[in-house]
Amino acid sequence: PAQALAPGAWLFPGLVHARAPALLSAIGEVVRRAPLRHMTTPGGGRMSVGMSGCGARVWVSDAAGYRYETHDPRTGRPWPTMPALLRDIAGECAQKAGYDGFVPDSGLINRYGPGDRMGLHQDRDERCDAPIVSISLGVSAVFLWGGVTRSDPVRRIVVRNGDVVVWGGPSRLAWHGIAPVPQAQHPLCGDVRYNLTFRRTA
Ligand code: MD5
Ligand code: FE
Repeated sequence: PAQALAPGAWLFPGLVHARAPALLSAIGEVVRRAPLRHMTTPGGGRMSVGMSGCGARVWVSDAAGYRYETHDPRTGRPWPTMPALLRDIAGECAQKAGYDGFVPDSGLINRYGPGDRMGLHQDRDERCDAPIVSISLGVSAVFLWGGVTRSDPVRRIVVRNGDVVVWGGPSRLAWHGIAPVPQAQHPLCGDVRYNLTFRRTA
């Protein structure tokens, strides 16, 4: 059963649970060609989350700022093509939330080890108001969800292996983050949490 988190935002507990092994092998295929790396923030920090991605454009961060790039700055090659399995599952998840015809052009892979976190931020580098589909795999984490204003109270939502969240409409620009991932074990992922986010960037 879907849980409405806010207007336009839906949590589907366990929606892709049965397909977690297939999703993880698709991740393996992508990171073999575009290795996970720790990006640098414009302020000079190093992100604790390991990142890679696939599709026409992937989000990158370095001293020059945040943006979408068609090529992997680490290898100089175009990002790996998005595996059909990922594209199809993302479209299916968006449809369940009432967003028909969602075809992502970007699949970001975030890898969290024990203690890794993502501070509160908004996703506003996409030149498009399409929804974002987010899939959690492996170790459970606490998703921090503020409102559309920085000072709004922050809700804590546990996201587990196979959970899907679709963010659209008025929720698309909400402040959000991930609390430090606990030291824990998951049978498929060891001590790691993966998050896949599917977007339309242009
Ligand atoms: C994660 N990733 O678990 C999260 C899940 C990122 C990021 O935040 O930018 O890579 S995506 C959650 C999300 C996306 C867009 C809007 C909202 C949440 N929201 O309005 O709360 O690694
Ligand atoms: Fe985000």
